[in-house]
Amino acid sequence: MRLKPGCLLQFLYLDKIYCLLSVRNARALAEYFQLLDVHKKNTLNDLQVYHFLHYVTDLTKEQIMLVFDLLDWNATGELGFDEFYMLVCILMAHEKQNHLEKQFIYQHSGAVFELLDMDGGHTVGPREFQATRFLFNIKKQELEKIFKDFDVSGDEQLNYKEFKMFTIFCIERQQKKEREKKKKRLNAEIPEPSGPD
Ligand SMILES: [Ca+2]
Ligand SMILES: [Ca+2]
Repeated sequence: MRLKPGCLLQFLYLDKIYCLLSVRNARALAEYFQLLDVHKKNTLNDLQVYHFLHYVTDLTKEQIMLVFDLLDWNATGELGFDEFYMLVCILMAHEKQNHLEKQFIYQHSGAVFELLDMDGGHTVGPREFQATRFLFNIKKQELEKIFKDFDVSGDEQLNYKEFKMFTIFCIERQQKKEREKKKKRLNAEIPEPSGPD
């Protein structure tokens, strides 16, 4: 999934640690929400969310409808600003230059777990993960490994504890990658020692 260039979301800034918007940006988003809310109900229906997501992302219609259903967990047929805000933060975490999907999952593990648990059974199974992995840029091969490594109880489902372990692992792996990148950069900056003097 990608954001389309030039859309409003590309001008907002997502905090790299907490994966939330600044107060000023959240206020701008609230005004944007009000503009979309043409019926003045403080909610957006599926059609409004469809047009919004179609305009700012390259998600397919099926993906958009799935995202809407995931966020509309109490099946009212409408999303409030809280859900819209979460949706925007997920979209922004996904941006290439941000690359914060895993950080988002880690920081908001409870909300993400509820989002992925499509049937409300308090566990996330391979089918649920597979259907939603585009939201957090989780690759197919990665998925199999997640279940192999973190389904400690062996029931082919991740409960919240197992899911939380997965999020911690993701963050540690990312931090390790960043440390290695930094080391490489530093090594490149240090000039090669010249011959014996
Ligand atoms: Ca489930
Ligand atoms: Ca399990």
